[in-house]
Amino acid sequence: NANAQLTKLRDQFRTEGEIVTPASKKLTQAVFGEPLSPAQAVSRICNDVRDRGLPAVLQYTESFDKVKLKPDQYRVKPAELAAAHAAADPAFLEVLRQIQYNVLQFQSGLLHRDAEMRVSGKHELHLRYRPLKRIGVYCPGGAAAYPSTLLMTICPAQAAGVENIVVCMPPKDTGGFSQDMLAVCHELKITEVFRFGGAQAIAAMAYGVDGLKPVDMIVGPGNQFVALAKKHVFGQVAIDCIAGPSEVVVVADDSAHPDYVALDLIAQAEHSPGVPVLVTWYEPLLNEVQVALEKRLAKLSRADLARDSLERYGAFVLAPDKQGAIDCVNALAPEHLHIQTRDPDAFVEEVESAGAVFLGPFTPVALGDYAAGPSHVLPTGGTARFSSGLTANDFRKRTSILRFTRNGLKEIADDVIFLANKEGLTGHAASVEQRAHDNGPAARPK
Ligand code: HSO
Ligand code: ZN
Repeated sequence: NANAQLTKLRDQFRTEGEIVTPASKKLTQAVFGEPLSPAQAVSRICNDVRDRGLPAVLQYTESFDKVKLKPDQYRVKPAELAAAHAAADPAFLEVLRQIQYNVLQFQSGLLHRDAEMRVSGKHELHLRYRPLKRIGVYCPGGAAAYPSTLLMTICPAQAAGVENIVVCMPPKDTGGFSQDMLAVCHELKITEVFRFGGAQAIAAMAYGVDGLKPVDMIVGPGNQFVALAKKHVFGQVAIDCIAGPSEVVVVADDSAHPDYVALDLIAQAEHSPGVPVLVTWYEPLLNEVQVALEKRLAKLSRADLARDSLERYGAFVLAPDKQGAIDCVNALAPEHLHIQTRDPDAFVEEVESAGAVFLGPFTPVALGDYAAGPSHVLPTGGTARFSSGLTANDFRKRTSILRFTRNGLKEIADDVIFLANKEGLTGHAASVEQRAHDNGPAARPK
């Protein structure tokens, strides 16, 4: 029963932050002198960074990341960014540029246009969009320091016209990843890069610290501490979403190639953790995919991680029929939905909630993860029921702009006066009434 299993995982993810787990105890006992839940720890870290600023960030960096940053080290120097870029593989930079182009094309094309309405010349209404001034991008460190994360967050923001973009990454230097990440930042013309990670990085961006001005919005994936910190600072700043483990639901019928289905499940499972779910109403496929999985896993570099995800979070669902599969997908509201059926267009028509849908055998999810144009920052954990993937529009705010003529005001005045009086707000009523009955000049009497 995939539904129950997924619900369990999702609930576990949501509630885990609130309880003292062995892992959180180990982490917090030494730093705070008592065992705390991740949520309690995050709230202390955020408040401390808000109150004490940079010294608090540096202190938590030392405690959690085991790195003692000197005052001239926490911000990556322009020369370091340039050097990483100069040393980068030209083929890597070429790929970055191509993907950047794809993402910018799509993200610029989907920007909402300003709206304007005039009601018989007496009353104008506009809706105007302006980009946020300054945003922060969080990127995880370690093995999950992905260049694609930078592309899929920064390019939509740049398409929206955001001028000021800050990037925070944990200070650990794991293999070649960091240099590659710095090269991407330089390629995307990002000049403010900080070696801050975890909750302290989120708080530093939200509240600002010495040398880092506060941002208006924070986006990007991260571990549980990062997710909880984004939740904590929401309201002070905007956030993209609270990201949970990445998921795919592959829906397949008797026309699907079992090898392809297995490949797509593995591509999801190698995220650690990733949630790979197969839904079909063609029973033989279950066994065929299982066989294909074994064959493929044998050749995979991250086979251990993929096996772990498949065993712990994976699910094979046999739906009674196509309608049963549709119902299952809608109940799950998956982050990624890959439809490998005879008629994907007909199937997707019935889908109510999904972060991104991939149609047909030649559209693996990895195309969306890396290059197609939509951001791979997508709603997880069933939140596709009410939210959507990151787009350039999320980096803009709306302002409504109104203007009435004297006649327009007269026409609407009675309704406003009636309702204002009903609310006991006679000052509101008077501000309309006076003007409605005043036929003299509108400007200041000379
Ligand atoms: N599937 C992940 C994104 C990603 N995949 C990054 C590879 N690199 C969440 O949508
Ligand atoms: Zn992925």
